[in-house]
Amino acid sequence: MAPEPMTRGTAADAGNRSVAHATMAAFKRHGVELLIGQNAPTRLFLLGKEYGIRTVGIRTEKAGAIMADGYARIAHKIAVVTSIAGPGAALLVPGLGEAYKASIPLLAIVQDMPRNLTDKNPAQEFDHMTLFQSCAKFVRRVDRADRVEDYIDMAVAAATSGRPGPAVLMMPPDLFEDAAPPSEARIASLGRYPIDRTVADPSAVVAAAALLARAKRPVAVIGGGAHTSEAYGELAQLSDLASLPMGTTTMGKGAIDEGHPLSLGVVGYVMGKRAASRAYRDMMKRADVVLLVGNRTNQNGTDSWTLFAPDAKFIHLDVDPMEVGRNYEAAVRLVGDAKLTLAALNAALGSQDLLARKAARAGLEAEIAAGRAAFAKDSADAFLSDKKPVRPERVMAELGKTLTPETIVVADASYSTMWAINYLRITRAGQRILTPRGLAGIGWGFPMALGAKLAAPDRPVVYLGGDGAFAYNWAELETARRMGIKITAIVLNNQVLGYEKDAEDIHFGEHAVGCEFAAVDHAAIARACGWTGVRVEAPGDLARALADAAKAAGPTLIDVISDPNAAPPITAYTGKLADLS
Ligand SMILES: Cc1ncc(C[n+]2csc(CCOP(=O)(O)OP(=O)(O)O)c2C)c(N)n1
Ligand SMILES: [Mg+2]
Repeated sequence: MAPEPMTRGTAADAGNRSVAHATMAAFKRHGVELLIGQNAPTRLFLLGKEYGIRTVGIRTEKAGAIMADGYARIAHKIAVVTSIAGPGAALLVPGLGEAYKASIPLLAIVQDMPRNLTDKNPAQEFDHMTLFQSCAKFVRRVDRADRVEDYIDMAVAAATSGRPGPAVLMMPPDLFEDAAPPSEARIASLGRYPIDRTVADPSAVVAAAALLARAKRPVAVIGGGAHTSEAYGELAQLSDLASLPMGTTTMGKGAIDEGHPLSLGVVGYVMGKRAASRAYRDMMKRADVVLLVGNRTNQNGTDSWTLFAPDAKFIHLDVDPMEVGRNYEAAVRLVGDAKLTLAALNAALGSQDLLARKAARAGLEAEIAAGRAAFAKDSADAFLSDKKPVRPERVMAELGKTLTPETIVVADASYSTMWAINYLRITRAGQRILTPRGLAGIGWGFPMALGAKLAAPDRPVVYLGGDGAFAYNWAELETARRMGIKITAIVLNNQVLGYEKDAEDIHFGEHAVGCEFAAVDHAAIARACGWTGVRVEAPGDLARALADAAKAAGPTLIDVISDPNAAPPITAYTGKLADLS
């Protein structure tokens, strides 16, 4: 990607400028396009126009942080989210927590106590330093005008370097009124990530190439780090060079073209009945060498660490050395950027004898094709189902027909993630289906979708979420309308906390009353906020509703009355729920 144009700020910087001016100039220099918040610190929001930084007024700070995350995932740049002290700061934590665990960079500016009131019990004072320790890479209070640029540069570099993540600066409001020191005319622009790409130890790269070339049944599982690094071309080349079947984790979905004959789709905990990758569980278990790329080997991505054989050998590539070998001792540790290191690995494979790998290719492709055919047969009933209430698989089938590689789908936590990763097919590496898998909090998806649309105003964005999830952030319907953020939202309205209900039924033989909701008309809520709201009860009406939403000038919410007993293909639930028997 082209570097940010270098800019030394605006005309205002030449004259008497305040710390607020210096702050905005520094944001601009780092390529920041969005200031998301509820007008605090006010001085910054008032300067938005002057610095060409769009100000996005949100209804809750929680949604603001998640919007900044969604923006960063698509734009590959940081946004700035802001809050007041105390309650506003506390509401940033859910969004920062997701971004921290999912390795997504953003910068939070928290308006702190005025310097002369600190520790006097001023209104809304709170221990922000402790509050943010768990969910940010870098947390500092800035209280000197002559250090503002230092701290902004440190915070942005912390966010966008190494394993990206959030950075937080606490800044007192009176600081913004101080005169800024003369501009140091800095030109570094660090807001596009990842900065400072590094390549793994060359001797480890050679060892990895040799191990892959000698492997009898190697597989690769690609995680979200491949998106951070945009290692798409290098992954495709590796798969072809080494005849290497590649699956992805949920966060890695989109890193590989799922039409490629060696693609296994999403592997992990969702490989049960009707799963797109059901047939490949055996291939995972048989693998003698496993290549992990940008993959933190977490519980879901490894089906509680049962996916691979105990004697498999692992080549583990990650930018964070602490992830390499965390759960599977690495035979080869590759610490570095995925794109650069895979390019080096591909080059190193040039010196290896790959005849055995080439010979294996036809058999592998046939096995994968047979798995796809079995899946098509197993899932046909659900995909074509005319049942009422609507089967989510039918919703995916109809939505799938409307997708282009440009469409961004944001699937909320809970079953929506699993419907989307299983049943929406990636047709171009780099296509994005975003899911909040850092913390897997329900409700994160809707603001994430709004942030994604702010990053890509010309691309269609579709939100998919459960009724339980959607209620967490539906206040932002008004934000979308006011800010002209045109997306399509699909709510799977099954009147239950579906995943929760099923988990309770399996583990306790019954579920608590809190799993079931009173009926809610989400289309009416959307209309009340200026959206087009459509209720769909019959599967045959889905196609028209989706087409109308795509054509509409403004945002549309489609409230799909869906089956409360439909369960996605979680391996552990297969055979234990009526729907997966
Ligand atoms: C913030 C948060 N609270 C609780 C949970 C636990 N949880 C996981 S799935 C789920 C049910 C979600 O229901 P809904 O959004 O309606 O989706 P459905 O499963 O019905 O499709 C719950 C409560 C969570 N993941 N995140
Ligand atoms: Mg639900």
